[in-house]
Amino acid sequence: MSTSSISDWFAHDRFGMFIHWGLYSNPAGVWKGEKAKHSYSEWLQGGNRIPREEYQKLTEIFDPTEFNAEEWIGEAKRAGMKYFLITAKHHDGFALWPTKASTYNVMDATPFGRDILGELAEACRKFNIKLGFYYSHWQDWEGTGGDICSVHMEGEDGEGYQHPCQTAFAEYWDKKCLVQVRELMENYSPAFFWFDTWSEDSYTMITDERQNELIDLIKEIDPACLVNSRIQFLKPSDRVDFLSMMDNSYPEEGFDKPWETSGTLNHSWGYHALDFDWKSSEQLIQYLIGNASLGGNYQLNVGPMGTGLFQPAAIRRLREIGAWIDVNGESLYGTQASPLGKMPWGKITSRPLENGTTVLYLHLWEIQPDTALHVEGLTANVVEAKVLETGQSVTTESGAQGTWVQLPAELATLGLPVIAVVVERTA
Ligand code: JFZ
Repeated sequence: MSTSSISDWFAHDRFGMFIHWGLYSNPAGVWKGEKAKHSYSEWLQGGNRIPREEYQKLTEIFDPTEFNAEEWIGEAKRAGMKYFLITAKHHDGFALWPTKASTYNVMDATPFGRDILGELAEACRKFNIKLGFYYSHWQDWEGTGGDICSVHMEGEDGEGYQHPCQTAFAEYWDKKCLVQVRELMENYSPAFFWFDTWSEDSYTMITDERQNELIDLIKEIDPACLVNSRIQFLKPSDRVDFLSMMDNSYPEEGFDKPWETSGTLNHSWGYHALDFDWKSSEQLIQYLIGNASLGGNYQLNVGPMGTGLFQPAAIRRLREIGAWIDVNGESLYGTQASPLGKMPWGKITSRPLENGTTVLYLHLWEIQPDTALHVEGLTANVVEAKVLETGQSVTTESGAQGTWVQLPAELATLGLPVIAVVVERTA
């Protein structure tokens, strides 16, 4: 088929776990007895404009004694996820590994004193899960020259927060950002990086030159390490390997490059004790399949608690998704976008087979069992059709307007059923 590319594994794998975890996971969206101003718990420092020395004292209580890397990665594996992405350093500037660039890290500054990324990297190898790092290259609120957010931090009560001058940012860039990204590459050999800018003013600091410098650094150490488009929101380089959508946003059309949506289980990315806005497992599976039907990935976020454990509501959803994928995963991994366009009743993924047939996976969302379903535009000869989960055969009838699929009454009990239809490929 098409020529191979370093991002093939990424597009094939379709589903990954995103983790937001850090000093903010202890206050968990509550500061001095009140709900934090920003609804994302990882934005505590910026949203509440907490003086740096005060925020940084959170290191003293960062002691997640129940953290177990194999439990996390095992949970990702059971959910059907093929890769794992964690906030190595979020906007607050705190590092989850023993970096030499700053003592503001888990080893030097907390009672926990363990290399979290090292333990996770080892568990990923053991479970055959690919590893990626979120690294906040633009925002860094440690106070060493990284940028701060105009909307949330500048102003009278900004407690000393102000945009760094170019000289200060250059110092941060050379002595912290580039040093840390090199460390992450050399110590943990990640399969990809997820950088984060989201507004036009990031371009003042993340110039074309800096964007290239960062990509060069990564690619010189490992040309196969992937980089996402949010490295520069405004003008991502042609060298980025995959596109990141806006948070929780699901496009209507696919793209030429591999792409992904990162989404949350509830509202906040980091653990938030007052966030009860959980999505249903069914909704989450629909996001996953909706993206797959357009050739895209889904990165579902978990915000572990300060103890190191996942919340029960998160675990339940991960396991329900995993149970669905256990019986329907053939319709997900390694599939392609639907060749037929949009359907009013659900989504289609497809897989061309070597023998000249193509399998179309009909994901039935809005259907009435015991009626005939119209697959508009499907005029190819049907070789076989069956319900993926149960193996039940399904009868079809093709005509000039498409194919009619007789939906068995038993579909009613399945929940997001998939029908695999094998058709002859017409060249
Ligand atoms: C960023 C972070 O600020 C946030 O804390 C979280 O890590 C998230 C995954 O990424 O937030 C964004 C980034 C981009 C947009 C919105 C929020 N956007 O493009 O709309």
